[in-house]
Amino acid sequence: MVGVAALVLLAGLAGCGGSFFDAPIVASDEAESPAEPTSLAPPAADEPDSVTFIEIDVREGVVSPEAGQVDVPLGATVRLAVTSDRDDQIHVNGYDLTFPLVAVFPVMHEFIADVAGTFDVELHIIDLPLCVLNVE
Ligand SMILES: [Cu+2]
Repeated sequence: MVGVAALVLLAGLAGCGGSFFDAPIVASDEAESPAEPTSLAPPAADEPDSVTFIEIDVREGVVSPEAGQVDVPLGATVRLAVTSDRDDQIHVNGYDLTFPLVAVFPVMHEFIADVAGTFDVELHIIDLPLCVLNVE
């Protein structure tokens, strides 16, 4: 735990398990593709692999989806979108990043997950864990 400016005393972040991953929706009804050997083409976009999108909503002190672990490939871009019903401050431990959070307005922040490890993301004012980044 590399907690920095935390008045927040790590109020036990056990009980992980939520999945924050917004997997890209892939149409599964491709009845038209005749199985031709065109698989040599490179993947069109590596976006889904290089960006980890985390969307969190906080209302009356409740985080949804429930605070859990998010696996992030080392070097990926983390796109953190948070909406809250109160002003607060987002803190990404380990990366020592803090972002203001203004009530009602969704905030989106991006950073590169270039440090491996497990890091808590939390709200400072109400001392609330948002999720745990597992960068590897
Ligand atoms: Cu903190």
